Amino acid sequence: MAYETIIVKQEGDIGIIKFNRPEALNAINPTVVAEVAKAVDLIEIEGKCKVLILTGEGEKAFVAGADIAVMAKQSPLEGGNFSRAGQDLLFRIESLPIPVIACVNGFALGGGTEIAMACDFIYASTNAKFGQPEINLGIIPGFGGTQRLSRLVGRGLAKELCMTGVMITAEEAMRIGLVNKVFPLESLWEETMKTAKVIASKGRVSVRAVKQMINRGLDVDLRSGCYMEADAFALCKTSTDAAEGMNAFLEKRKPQFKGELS
Ligand code: CO8
Repeated sequence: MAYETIIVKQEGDIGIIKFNRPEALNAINPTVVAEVAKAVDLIEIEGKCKVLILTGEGEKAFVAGADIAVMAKQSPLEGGNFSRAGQDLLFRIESLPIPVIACVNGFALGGGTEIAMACDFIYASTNAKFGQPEINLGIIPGFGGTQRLSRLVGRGLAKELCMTGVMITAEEAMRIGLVNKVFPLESLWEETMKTAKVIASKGRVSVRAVKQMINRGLDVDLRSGCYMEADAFALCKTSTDAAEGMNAFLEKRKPQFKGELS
């Protein structure tokens, strides 16, 4: 499948989607949203990837936000539709049955921070910058930023970031819990791949259950979340991986997970 604004690749069982508009710091327009949605659909349907990594082409930007030149020309209705299409895409990424890692290699502003927050976790390079600068344009975040940022870093910090529009460094983003790890740009990709491969070596069914339980659990009370967890635990026991994992431990060997239901 040929894409105009993204590069889609597969290395082993790791899928890679690269935002590829370096001339505009990988800013997102409606074509980018549609192409990423298509790529994500294909990755799920084909079922060949165990982990997906999102990153940006070039050494300067992950995604510098929604395309301001496009937004400037949009009517309120078109703006609302663009916002909703972006939100739908991010819900789609959140509900993918495989983990998605944001490999943030530079500016992740506005829609860029929003995309990264919809991934399961974020690794960033030391030169990366995060922020919700929409306030400087007379608008607000529109791809879920006001909602996910407050859930991730708390309401005070989320309000400060969205109301001031300031950019924060990767180190600061890690301090407030937005980013998991920070690496020099030269080693970011290798470190991200290393973690992706560790996760890909685990059982597909249990990795999926972890993702779903943590994502869904955050939307419900603790008791309901734990109830769901017990059901997901039972589902994992129907996977051949559960028997393999425990037998391998008892037999003092490395497990060979197949991701199959028995
Ligand atoms: N949109 C369009 N073009 C962009 C964007 C963008 N978001 N960001 C950068 N570019 C373009 C620049 O215009 C420039 O193009 P050209 O070379 O043709 O002049 C090129 O990329 C390089 O950028 P700069 O020369 O500005 O590079 P600097 O290193 O000087 O600055 C910055 C880098 C700080 C990242 C700067 O480019 C910047 O501030 N960019 C805008 C960041 C921003 O405000 N992002 C938020 C956008 S709003 C948003 O994301 C809302 C999401 C929800 C939308 C809801 C639907 C309506």
